[in-house]
Amino acid sequence: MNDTIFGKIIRREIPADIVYENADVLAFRDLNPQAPVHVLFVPKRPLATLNDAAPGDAALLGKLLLGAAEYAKREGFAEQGYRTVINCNEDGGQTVFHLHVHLLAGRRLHWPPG
Ligand code: IU
Repeated sequence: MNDTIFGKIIRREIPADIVYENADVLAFRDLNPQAPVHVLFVPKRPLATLNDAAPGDAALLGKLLLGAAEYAKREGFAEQGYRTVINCNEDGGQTVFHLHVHLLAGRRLHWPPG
């Protein structure tokens, strides 16, 4: 896949407000937050979209969600609630083609999303 701005953040070539990291996952605050908490969980090994995930990526996909839940518990909003979202391709609203999980929290979220 082509490199993206998220690859540059992972390699520390450009700054970001990094809030969580483990061996496989990096998370940083979204520059255009849609909620009081809006953090992006990205795999250090890039996949462009969810469509590019193979069976061998199952553990990596799980680590993204587990990272989001761990962060929510650590920051104290897990019980109040939050939302995780993966946008895929044009109609899904994806704009950065390095797979990422949005974590949104800190306000009552609407359903269905727009
Ligand atoms: P999307 O699901 O691909 O649309 O999400 C991309 C997100 O990346 C979006 O919420 C942007 O605000 C965010 N973002 C960012 O945080 N920093 C950047 O430099 C760029 C996009 I480009």
